[in-house]
Amino acid sequence: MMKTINIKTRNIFALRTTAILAFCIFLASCQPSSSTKKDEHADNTADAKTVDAFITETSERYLEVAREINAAQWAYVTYINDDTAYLASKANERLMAFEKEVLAEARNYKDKPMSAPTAKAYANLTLGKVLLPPDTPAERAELAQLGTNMEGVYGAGKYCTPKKGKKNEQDCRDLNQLSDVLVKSRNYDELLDAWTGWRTVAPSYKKDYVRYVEIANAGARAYGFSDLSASWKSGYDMPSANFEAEVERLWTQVEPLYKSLQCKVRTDLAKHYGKDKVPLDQPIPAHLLGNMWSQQWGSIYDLVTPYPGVGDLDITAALVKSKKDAVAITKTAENFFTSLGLQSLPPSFWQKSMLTKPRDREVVCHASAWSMDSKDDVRIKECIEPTEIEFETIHHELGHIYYFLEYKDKPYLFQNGANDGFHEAIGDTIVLSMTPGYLKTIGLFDKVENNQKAVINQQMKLALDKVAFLPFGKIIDQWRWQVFSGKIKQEDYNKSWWQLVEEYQGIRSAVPRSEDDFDAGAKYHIAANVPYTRYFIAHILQFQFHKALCDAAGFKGPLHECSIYNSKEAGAKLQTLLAAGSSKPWQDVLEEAIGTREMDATAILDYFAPLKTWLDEQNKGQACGW
Ligand code: X8Z
Ligand code: ZN
Repeated sequence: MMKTINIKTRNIFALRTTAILAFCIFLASCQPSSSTKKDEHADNTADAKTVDAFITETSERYLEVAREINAAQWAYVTYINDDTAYLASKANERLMAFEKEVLAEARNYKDKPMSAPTAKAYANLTLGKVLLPPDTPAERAELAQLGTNMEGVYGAGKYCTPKKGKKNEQDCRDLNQLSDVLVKSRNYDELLDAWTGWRTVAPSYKKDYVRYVEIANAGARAYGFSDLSASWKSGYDMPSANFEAEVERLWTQVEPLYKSLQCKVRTDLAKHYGKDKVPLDQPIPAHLLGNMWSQQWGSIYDLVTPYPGVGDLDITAALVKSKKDAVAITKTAENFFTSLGLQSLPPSFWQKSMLTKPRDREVVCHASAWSMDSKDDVRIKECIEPTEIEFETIHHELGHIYYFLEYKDKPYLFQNGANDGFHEAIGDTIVLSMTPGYLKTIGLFDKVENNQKAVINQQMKLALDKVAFLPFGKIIDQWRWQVFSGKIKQEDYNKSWWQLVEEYQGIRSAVPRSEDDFDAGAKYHIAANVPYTRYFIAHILQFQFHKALCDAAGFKGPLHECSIYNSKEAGAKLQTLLAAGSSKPWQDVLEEAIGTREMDATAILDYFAPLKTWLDEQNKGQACGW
């Protein structure tokens, strides 16, 4: 399927973003670079209709179109086969034809005076689009098919090896099984086999991806953007260049914390695997970090525990012991949201969600949240297992669901996150409140320890996910922006990917890679064309949100001890933020919610201050860096 223009992204995680009215109406720099001469795409209906009428009508038309694309897309990713692929492609084609028509009409209103809400809706309609429709039906059909195909190949991807002792038979493992090896195995070669094994899938769609980029760029250019990345970057209520500078600024703030963590983890991995395998002055081998993409490292906590045996809260073991199935795990997550005063999930959520991996068909297991009808038909698709990772992921997904539910009464063009990072940050913010005290309250543990050593252990555990993620969250689009702009050519895809991984993450592949590999494509969001900077931003914002909600809850101690569980005051604040949707520039929403107009890493740095002190003490005498 292709990642549709708005819709798919919007459902899955909310995609379009916006541009500040004042900026974008009056500043040429923030406009797409299209000419101001009479537009060949424009039609003549502008005189007959006011811009307000156009926006109202468009919002209403989208509801219908969204319903159709969501149904087709949902059917496809929960049952991958030729027929659903065909239907998903066709629905995407229709969506693109619709958007072409609407965007052409929108051009008639570009320079008309607008009220602030109308201008914001107009910005939401025209900026920050994940995909823009190319001009010809043939290109749109091809783009839709390429997108559908890549997601399907990724979803059904398997690594097959000859079965031991059986000549003509094969053992095939899917992404979940291979990821499981990365999580559990501590055998260097076994890990490397799973890691390289998953990377045998992506090369089969590299050619498709190259073509996809070409046509998607043609679509973006038809609307005045230099390439698709310019469209993506136009959706943050500020000029694109400022947004890029913001990302750099935030990275500079957190880089020292990341480097301290990388250094300590490398030392500990060298103790386990040997300095020959993990040299102390080199990037870390990518397959040793407990995750297929080395993006979150929580699974190797056992190898890097600061104080073994102290305050050990093994959530996976507790979930298994409690015999909670996927529904019970989801209800535990729902219970957190209702404890804040938010509503229970509608009955249809429980009837229609896909919470476990079906045994009899191919699906895309990568978790996602959907608003099918822009009202109450909200659903999750996730292959839940009783593990800590899935437990956190279900909270992440419910964050999306509660966003959908809180803004469902807004016009369609305001039904989105204030920016896409907001949408990604909500569920994660809740996870920050899953303190030992909270886990005890809900009965997952009988007793929890609270002393300085236990705090450092907990901080390390969380940092392995939240801090380790930061450079990864940045580089995916660092790579993709340059692919879309043409700065990175297809013959350099893999080389440039590994340069970024090495430079920012301090990680390398343990085995040589070549341009026959397509290692960026081993990540879902590349195959599915989902922008990724949203997660980088979300990892900064969630700590800002956590701090503000803890303040609202009246919490006074250190942030890492705060849980907003049961706080109706925190819930009310959260609800206000969610209900605003994308009706205002994100800076306004942020200011109303937390009293500042800036994304800022101070909150995450403050949160991890105890760990940073400890890490720097531990790293003394080590030559950190790579
Ligand atoms: O894709 C996701 C969510 C769905 S929006 C499961 N995440 C990113 C990833 O898995 O790479 C959440 C964290 C980052
Ligand atoms: Zn998400």
